[in-house]
Amino acid sequence: GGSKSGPELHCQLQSEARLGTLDGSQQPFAGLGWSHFVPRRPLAPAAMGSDFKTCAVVMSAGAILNSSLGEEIDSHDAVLRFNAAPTKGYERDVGNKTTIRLINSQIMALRKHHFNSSYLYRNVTLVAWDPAPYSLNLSEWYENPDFDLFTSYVRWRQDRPDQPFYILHPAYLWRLWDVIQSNTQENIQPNPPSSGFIGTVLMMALCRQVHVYEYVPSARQTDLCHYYEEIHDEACTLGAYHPLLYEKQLVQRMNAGTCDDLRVKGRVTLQGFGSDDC
Ligand code: NCC
Repeated sequence: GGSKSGPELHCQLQSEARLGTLDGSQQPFAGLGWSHFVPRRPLAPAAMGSDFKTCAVVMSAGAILNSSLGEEIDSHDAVLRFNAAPTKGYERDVGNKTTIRLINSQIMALRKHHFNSSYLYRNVTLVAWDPAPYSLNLSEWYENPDFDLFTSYVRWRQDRPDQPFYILHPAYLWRLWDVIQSNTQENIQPNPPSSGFIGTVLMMALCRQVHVYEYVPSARQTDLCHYYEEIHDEACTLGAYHPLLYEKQLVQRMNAGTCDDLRVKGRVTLQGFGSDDC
């Protein structure tokens, strides 16, 4: 049903969707020696050398243009950005600090993204995901990912062993999907949540407080898909492949910020996990 309160939802997410990354303990990754290959420290603030009190999640939506939110975004302890979303040239509206970049497997597999040479993927913690089948057969997934992220991952880890770079465990994505479906009346599409939802919940696991920008649209809502390219498509904001509308409804239900922050800044405020009494 769709009637859980914000705090109830928050607790459900915390208990049912534990953050997990590939750690090399399961096949086929165990047999490939991945336990020595993935970062030694788990994906947590300590791996990035600090404690995150406040975090910002910056959606790539066109509506963030002309927001002048850059300075506010950069004032957070950690900032998460998505895929190929740039900061150069857009500092006034989106800031320039990037702590974590969450990327889907297309970024690592498609030439047009220049994963190996672009500045976007350097000097940050990288977190990648790929939509494995719901059945969660990791060997099948390894043989046949949606986009081949494994080849790039192995090469990158060899070339840059000191850069924290994680692949999300597919079970994490599907537990998030389960929480969305269990709080939605309709049957949602059987595709993983968007990077936006994954990144938001990921930051709830790492931070005491999370500000999410232009996910639930502000008064600047527009059909401009991304702030960094001239593509107009309402589906970017409302959803097609991803259950975007339903994700956004859940996040809005957990919002602890004011209506004004939402309307003017497109800003949702979420408490991190562990700071509440579930
Ligand atoms: O567009 P994308 O997402 O990179 O955006 C990141 C997250 O921001 C939120 N968003 C974006 C635009 C918008 N108008 N409103 C929003 O709320 C969404 O939550 C979104 O997840 C993805 O989720 O990984 C996605 O990636 C792109 C694309 O693969 C990458 O940008 C790389 O080019 C997908 N587009 C296509 O495959 C054509 C998109 O569907 C989802």
